Amino acid sequence: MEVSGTAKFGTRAIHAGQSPDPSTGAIMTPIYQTSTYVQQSPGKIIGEYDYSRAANPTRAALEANLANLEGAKHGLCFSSGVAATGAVLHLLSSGDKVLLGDDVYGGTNRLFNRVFNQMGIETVMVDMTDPDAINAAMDERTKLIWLETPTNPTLKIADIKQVASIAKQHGVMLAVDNTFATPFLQNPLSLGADIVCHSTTKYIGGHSDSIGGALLTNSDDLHQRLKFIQLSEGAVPGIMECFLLLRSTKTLHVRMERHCENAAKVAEHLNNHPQVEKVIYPGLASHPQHELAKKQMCGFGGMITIYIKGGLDESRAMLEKTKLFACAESLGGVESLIEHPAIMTHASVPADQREQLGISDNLIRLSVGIENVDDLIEDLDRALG
Ligand code: P1T
Repeated sequence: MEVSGTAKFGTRAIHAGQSPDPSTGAIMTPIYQTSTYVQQSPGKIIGEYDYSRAANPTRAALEANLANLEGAKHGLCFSSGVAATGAVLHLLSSGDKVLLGDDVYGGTNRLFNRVFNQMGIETVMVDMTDPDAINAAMDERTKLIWLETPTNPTLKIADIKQVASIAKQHGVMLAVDNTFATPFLQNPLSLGADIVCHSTTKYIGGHSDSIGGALLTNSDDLHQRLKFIQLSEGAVPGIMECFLLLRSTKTLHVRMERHCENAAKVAEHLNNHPQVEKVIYPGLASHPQHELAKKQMCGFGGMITIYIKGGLDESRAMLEKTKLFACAESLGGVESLIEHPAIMTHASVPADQREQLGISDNLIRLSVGIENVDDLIEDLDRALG
């Protein structure tokens, strides 16, 4: 369906990229569970499709939907968030250098520093909240800046506009992993980024039932090059996954509003809790980049990071005691999760880097779901008590 340029997020979330099926009128995009498409004669295809690794109608609807939500011209979907990240790295050549945000998902750190480094791509970790550090790390070999904001797990906020302007000055590409914020809260392309990446496994999927990734861009050239990589490497999502995601994006705005509302209340509560040393949440006035978050995002998200009083034993006790907050990796689902980054999601980050970033034994990450917030607070209080 053509959604008008003035349609608001909730309308676009439900309608963009989707129209009733021309053969039946089915209002929902069908699961085109097919690998191939019959041709009238060799090379003479019937519609737009010849093979589902190259393109598939269910995936095309999802790619158009996500592109619309990020305000992008083009969208491409991948089998996971790291597959999407890897596709961007495949734009580079041996000898190129990347500036990577110092605080990123552990799997992203591993991909840059332990897979692509073996192919001659050098990664320098930089605090993306510090423009001087970015400028200082830049040289003529630098081709890409990759950052997350808010970061995983310490929720630092980088000024996308500022980093984009540094990137432009140096003729360097800027890719922003927008997984934590989602397109509902922040649109990095409108702030000057060249590529947006999502792990659709998280808020976009929203129900902890699929793994996926996406790349969005306004550049025809980048889109063509990334599409070629998608086709050639074949890390495409399954069709059922695409259907599930199309179902999920229809409620993204509603879910995100509740995630933000619940997280704000939980953060406020924990901020006054005697067993909690420190709460990091971009919505708290005590967050170092609170003002920037207010300007750059239209909500503060559902992720909270806390330092509890004590060490590993106390953290372990808390993670074992929560009942509603399930101890599990991942985030962004309707159900609340709790995890220990040093042991779980960021275990692959070298210990010295973890220490430098403050990913210590008493740091705990919460993905606040959309359950009743009083029940969530009670659950945390019980576990902390
Ligand atoms: O798991 P996958 O879909 O491949 O996405 C990787 C990824 C990319 N970017 C960010 C910001 C992420 O948080 C992730 C995955 N993160 C977790 C599994 C986690 O618990 O933090």
